Amino acid sequence: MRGLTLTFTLFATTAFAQVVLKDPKGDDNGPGGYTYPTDSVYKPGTFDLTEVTIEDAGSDLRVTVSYAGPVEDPWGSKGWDGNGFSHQMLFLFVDTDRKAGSGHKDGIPGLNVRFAEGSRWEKAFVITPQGKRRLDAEIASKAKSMQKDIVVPKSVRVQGRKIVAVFAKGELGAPAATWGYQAVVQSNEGYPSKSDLLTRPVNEIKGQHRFGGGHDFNCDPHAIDILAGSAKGGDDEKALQHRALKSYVCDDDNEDGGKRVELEMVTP
Ligand SMILES: [Ca+2]
Ligand SMILES: [Ca+2]
Ligand SMILES: [Ca+2]
Repeated sequence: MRGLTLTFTLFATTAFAQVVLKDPKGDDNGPGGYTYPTDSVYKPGTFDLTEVTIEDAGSDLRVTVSYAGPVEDPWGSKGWDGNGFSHQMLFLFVDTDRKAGSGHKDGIPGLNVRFAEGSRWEKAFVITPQGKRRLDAEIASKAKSMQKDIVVPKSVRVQGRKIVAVFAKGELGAPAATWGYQAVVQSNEGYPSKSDLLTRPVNEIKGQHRFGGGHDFNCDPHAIDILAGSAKGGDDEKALQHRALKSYVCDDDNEDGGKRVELEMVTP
C-alpha cells in the first residue's frame, strides 16, 4: 500500500500543467523611454521582467515571477505586514474565454491601460509587497467594479530574484492551453494617489520616487515592462512592447482625457 501511495504522489507532483512566459532583458523602459526613479533603492533591473511561470499545483495555482535585478527589502516590509520585498509589483491578466467583447476592458486603476476587444480579461492576479489586508482594502476602495475578478494570493515568498505566489484555484480551474495572458510590471507605492491601486506614477521628468519619460497627465501607460509577441523572450519582443505602449494620445486640456493604449494578450 505504502509503495502505491508513493508512486501516486510522485506522479501527481510531476504532472503539473505548466505555462512559461518569457520576456527579454533590457526592456524595463515601457514604450522605450521610461527611466527609473532617482532614489538608489531602485537598482538596475529591479523592474525588468524575465519570466512568469504558472503551474497547476492541485487545489492551487503557483505563479513564479523572475526579474533581471535584485528582489530586496530596504523598506522592511515585514514591519508593515508585507511579503519580504519592497518594490516589484506585478499584475497578471488572464483571458480565459478568448471571446471578443467578453471580460474587463479597463486595466487596474493606476496602470492607465485598457485591453483590446479580443483580449478582455476575466481574472487579474496581483503579486505585490503588500499583505492581504492592505491589498483587499485598496481593491475594495479603488476597483470595486472588478473586485470579484482581482485575485489576491494566499502566500508570497522571495526566492533569490524570483517571487513565488500561491493562489487558490477556486472557480478558475486548471490553466487551459487556450488562455491568453498579459503581465504588467509596476512598482509598489505605499502612498498612492487616491485613484491609484498602489501604483507608482510615470511623469515627464523622473523624481526620487517617480518614473520619468512619460507624461504628467494620465494618458501614458504606467507600465514599466509587459509581455509581447508570443512571450518567448526574443529581442524582437522589445520593439513589439514599445509599439504597444506608445499608442496613446494625450489631451493637453484634460488630465484624464486622450486615448489610452489597448494591450493584447499573448497566447504561448
Ligand atoms: Ca523584460
Ligand atoms: Ca475575455
Ligand atoms: Ca517586456
